[in-house]
Amino acid sequence: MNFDIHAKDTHCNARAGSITTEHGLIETPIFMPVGTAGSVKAVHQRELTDDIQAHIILGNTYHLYLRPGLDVLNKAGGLHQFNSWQKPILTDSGGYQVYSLSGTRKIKEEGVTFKSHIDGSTHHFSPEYVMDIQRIIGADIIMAFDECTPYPCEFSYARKSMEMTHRWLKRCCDRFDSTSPEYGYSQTLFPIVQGSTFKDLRKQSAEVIASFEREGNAIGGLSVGEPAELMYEMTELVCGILPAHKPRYLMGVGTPANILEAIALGIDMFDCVMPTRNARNGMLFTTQGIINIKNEKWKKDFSPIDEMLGGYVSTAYSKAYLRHLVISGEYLAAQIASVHNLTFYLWLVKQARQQIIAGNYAAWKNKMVQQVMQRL
Ligand code: PRF
Repeated sequence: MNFDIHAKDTHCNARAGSITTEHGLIETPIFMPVGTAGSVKAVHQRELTDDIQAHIILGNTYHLYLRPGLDVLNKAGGLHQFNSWQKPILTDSGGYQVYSLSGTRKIKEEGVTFKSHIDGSTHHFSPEYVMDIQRIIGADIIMAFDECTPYPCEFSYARKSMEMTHRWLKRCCDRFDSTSPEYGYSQTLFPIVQGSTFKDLRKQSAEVIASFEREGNAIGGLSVGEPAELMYEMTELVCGILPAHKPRYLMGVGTPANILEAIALGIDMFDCVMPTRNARNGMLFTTQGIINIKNEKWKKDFSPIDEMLGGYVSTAYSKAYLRHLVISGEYLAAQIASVHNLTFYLWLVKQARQQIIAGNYAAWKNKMVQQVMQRL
């Protein structure tokens, strides 16, 4: 993996760059559509490349391990072969899903024992095993096994958890560095900063994570219910410590405003279920603001979903038609809304990139946050 920075904004810490992987180039800042179980919900791979222009998608170790399972993925030749996606893939480690999805779980120094949300069966993830699983899934970028603390969180718990995440990181690195890729192309491991919303813990964690000198770094434990200002404060602090010449990934973020603000703080990579999950509930992000398509207001609005965005679904279909599909419970509603929202998210980060290169990011960002977050 290679990271090149092409431009830096002079009024904030935003940067435009590119990550080179053996599955292709990722221009940053980038948003990664979430393809939890090897599919971005309701979206075709061809739509991802041609309409949405995604550079990279995200998969989840937890889900893929439970279903289809490692034997199937290995026999397929890895996730790229299995789901016919030839661009880069990043897999999250399960360090978040184990806590948010599985019912009962026991966290110990050795690892986490949890019950499957599918059939209740018992499983164990250790840092070493999570590396082995991600080798088999075959993602280009794999994530360290961490514990994402909830918000709010007691200082003593946050500190103990962070220290364990650091010890787990050492075990992740040892395993990763002593094993080889399964399918011929290289993989890289990103560690994750934790420390809840405590400045001293965040500082400590960022220093420890940076000292591992991996090719990129991630920030976890944010966007878990804390006020946005606190998330920005922690992100700014951590970005000041993580090396500037390596990509920074803010996990599970966020709204269009969150993304634009975090880009200004020096974040390069994002993922979030929001564009796809909210699409399935009829919430649309557009260049003009946020739409609840179920609203009566759109019943006879035959204008395109988003004329400014370009892109096939956003211009071909009207608000009234999409509203009809959503109200009727048609499958096509989820498809159109998901493709549209992802097209918007990828458009947003592309615009951000162009504004950084033009040297106008900070001013553009302030205007854009107002515009895209207003309720229509
Ligand atoms: N850790 C991991 N994945 C994550 C998070 C985390 O803290 C978050 C927090 N927003 C999202 N996804 N491994």
